[in-house]
Amino acid sequence: MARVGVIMGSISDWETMKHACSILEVLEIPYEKKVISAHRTPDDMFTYAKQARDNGLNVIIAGAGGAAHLPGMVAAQTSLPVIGVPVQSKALNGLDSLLSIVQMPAGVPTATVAIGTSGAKNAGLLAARIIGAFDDQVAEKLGDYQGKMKQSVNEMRDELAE
Ligand code: RP5
Repeated sequence: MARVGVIMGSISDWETMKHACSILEVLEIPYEKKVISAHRTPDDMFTYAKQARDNGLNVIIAGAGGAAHLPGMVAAQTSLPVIGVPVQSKALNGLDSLLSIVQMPAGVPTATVAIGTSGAKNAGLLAARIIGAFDDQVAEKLGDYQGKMKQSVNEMRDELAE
């Protein structure tokens, strides 16, 4: 059963959001992925958010670009943690997406990561850390991931020293 719901406003967001899914796969966390648009399919968004907890999800990752209302509107309809990924938009390079997601009113927290690929990867990792706070197996996988990052930096140092 999926523990993380990865949703996005359009299939055009997938190039970004696939990086969140890759991280979840590496960490062996079951997830589901869906296109749900805040503006084009608002009823589907409300249904998804309202049923997310009963459907077994622990965390929702929501990516959107431009007038990026999906993460905040989902957060308004659930008590699960929601992580918003600002997708890099063509017109304003994602600054519009970032500000649309991050400037939430008090009372409706929406964690916001960086614009684009780095943000999507970090959304996957942040979801894993939230789950890992209560799940030793996921925490162990995160430890392995961090160990590999450390090892890659050590290899960079060796390369520079050659
Ligand atoms: C947003 O509008 C989506 O999240 C996407 O980033 C943006 C553009 O969507 P498309 O016109 O490419 O479908 O709702």
